[in-house]
Amino acid sequence: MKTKFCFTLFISILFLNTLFSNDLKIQNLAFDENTSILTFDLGWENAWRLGNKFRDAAYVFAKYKEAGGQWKHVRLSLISAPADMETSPHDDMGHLVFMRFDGQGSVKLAQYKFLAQVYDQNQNLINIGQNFPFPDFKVFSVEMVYIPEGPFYWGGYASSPNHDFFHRGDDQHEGVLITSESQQINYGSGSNEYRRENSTTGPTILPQKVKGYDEFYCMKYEITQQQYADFLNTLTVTQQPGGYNIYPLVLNDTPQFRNGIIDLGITNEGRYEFGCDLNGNGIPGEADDGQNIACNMIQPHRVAAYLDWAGMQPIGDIMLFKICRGPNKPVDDEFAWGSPFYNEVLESKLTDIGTGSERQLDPQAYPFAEFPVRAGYAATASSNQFFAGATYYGVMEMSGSLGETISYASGEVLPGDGELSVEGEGQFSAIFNQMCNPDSRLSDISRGTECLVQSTGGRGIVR
Ligand SMILES: [Ca+2]
Ligand SMILES: [Ca+2]
Ligand SMILES: [Ca+2]
Repeated sequence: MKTKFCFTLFISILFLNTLFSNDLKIQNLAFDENTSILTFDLGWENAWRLGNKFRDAAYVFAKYKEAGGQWKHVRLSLISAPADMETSPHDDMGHLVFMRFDGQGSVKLAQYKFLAQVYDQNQNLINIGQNFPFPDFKVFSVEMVYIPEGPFYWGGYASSPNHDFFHRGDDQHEGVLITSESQQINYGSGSNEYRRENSTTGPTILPQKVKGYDEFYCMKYEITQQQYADFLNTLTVTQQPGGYNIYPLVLNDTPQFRNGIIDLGITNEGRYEFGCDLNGNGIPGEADDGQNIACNMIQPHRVAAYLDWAGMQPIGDIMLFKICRGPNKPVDDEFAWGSPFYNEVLESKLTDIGTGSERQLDPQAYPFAEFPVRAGYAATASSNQFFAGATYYGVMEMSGSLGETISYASGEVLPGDGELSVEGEGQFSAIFNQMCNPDSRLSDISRGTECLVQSTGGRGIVR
């Protein structure tokens, strides 16, 4: 059997200190043309599982490219996974991988095998191996947090400055109890109805709108600068932002607002190559080049494009509350950690700037950074939910770092299909920035009016 080895790809790179960093690794990528089997090793740090309700996961997906062609989404079917890991397919767009047993710590690098296929013109799955000679592959993985099936409260009170929020019809300090995915919620003053503070009328919340009652997975961190550069590197030259500025997202020739994504020039394949160069010396991928800092300067439509490309979808405005507070009752003016309190994080109080161990010198409870920080910067071995700035289920930086992109679509939202428009746009609309600054609490519907472009970014879900 002939085995063709392709390049090895490291998704998260170069850490001075591997402790408490979000250093998910993919290594030893190989492809067998005869069997069309894609093989790689996957592992990450700071994984957890506690029973069937609390766990993190890695969402794995792949792209392939024929010689001289464009990158396209691979349809994956599982062949084998390590015995101590469980997997769950996301249709054939990708797979979720998580610990089989209770525990906390590192998921050691171990081997996975997937059958790599693609749809032909008749919508039949065919093997990439026998049909496309000499394909290249890239495997991507994104850390996720499991949000289990269950009831939760939608809405709650927000005092300032926008003073606009959704709440239970008969009490502005309560939320509407969500008890099924297909719940219809009418506008009104009843205890099972909803109201919007700054409005006397509102649309019926339709049964087909995604509520988030059923289980789903939310990205553990905001999209990082390395993840966004990896995404840009699979686009066509028409879809890319290359050729204008050295640091294309900030439209400048030096890094700005902690964004260090650099245009490295056009390759012999005719597309631009991007990397991370926060220290601004023109050499990408160094230890302090900000690979794991949240990617700002991406407006909602760019976050939407990333999510579509990855087979994900945006966070819905109702499920947002479940991601943050879990089954708990609403708290007036709460942040994502379930409390109205916060402590401002100062850039001058960060250490190991731009590296995989960037963190606060003096950790505080309820840390709110009003600028992009390293994904998971506040979590340590001893930090609880409040010192880590985490939500009930362990999602990081929902409040703080960048704003979140939230979908207010009124109907059903389907997952991304991995393909973008010719211009590079995604399939999602009605997305707004929210929670961009300490004035914008969980329940506040700012809808991006107060978001500065340097605070735009976001994340998505898999369901
Ligand atoms: Ca550099
Ligand atoms: Ca955030
Ligand atoms: Ca699409």
